[in-house]
Amino acid sequence: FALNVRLHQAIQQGDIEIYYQPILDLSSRKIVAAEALMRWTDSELGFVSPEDFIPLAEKNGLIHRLGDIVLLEACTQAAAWQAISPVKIAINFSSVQFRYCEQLQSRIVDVLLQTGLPASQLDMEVTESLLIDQGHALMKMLSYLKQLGVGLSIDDFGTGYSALSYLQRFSFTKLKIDRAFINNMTTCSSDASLVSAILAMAKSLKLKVVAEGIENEQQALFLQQRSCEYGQGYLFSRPVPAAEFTRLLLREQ
Ligand code: G
Ligand code: G
Ligand code: NA
Repeated sequence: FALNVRLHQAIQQGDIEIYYQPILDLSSRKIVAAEALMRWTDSELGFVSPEDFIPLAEKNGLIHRLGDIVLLEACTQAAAWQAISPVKIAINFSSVQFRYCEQLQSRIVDVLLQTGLPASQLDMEVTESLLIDQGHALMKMLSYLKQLGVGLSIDDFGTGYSALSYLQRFSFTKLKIDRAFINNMTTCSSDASLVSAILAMAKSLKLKVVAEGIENEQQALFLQQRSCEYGQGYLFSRPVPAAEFTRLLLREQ
């Protein structure tokens, strides 16, 4: 209950911050995108992980407010970054946000118009749980956004339980391999096989792949040798505040 109240206050006081983690092209090692990640430091509770407050927000409905904060702020920021480099912005969407599909769709379109961010520069990251009850409204919304040029990534791939057939039905543009597999890939042969199999499958489905949680050069090379296009992880950078991300972009120019 206390966390509930604090989260409400945090939203009202503007205490929810957005951090950005670079996503790199593994062969050129240049930044191609930023993943927006929520951060909350409470004056009493200290740092509260999104793994704790997002599930809570999904229960009490605050996820819609939080989602809106991230959408507007991250798109505004990404629009400004276009003057330095054509980076995309990857934004996480909770399945709960899609319960009001029409509202979410018009909000996304409004934010793109308002910020001037080209639709092609927005990637929506969703998890497999979205695909469990795939209604007509959801399919309609996703195909509308796709037609505008918005990207659709399947996040934490390999950790869910859905059938693989949804990969085609939903016309994803990217697949993100969960960092649990990347972690042990160079030391555990079954994880190595799994990652290789995911990469091969993604290629045949014409999906680009982002490997999450790359922490050392050995992992980056393993992925590069298997034609994984993109990577993200502490090897390159932790999630950083917007000003720090701007410096990372400027350093590359
Ligand atoms: O940044 P960190 O690894 O602590 O994030 C933990 C979890 O919280 C991740 O699964 C991440 O996807 C989720 N998360 C972080 N920011 C957002 C956000 O803006 N929206 C949603 N829906 N999830 C987020
Ligand atoms: O589930 P999702 O992919 O949205 O989670 C992203 C989270 O993963 C972020 O909260 C980020 O802090 C974390 N993360 C990003 N890179 C690494 C990494 O190299 N190692 C570990 N352990 N976590 C990472
Ligand atoms: Na994500």
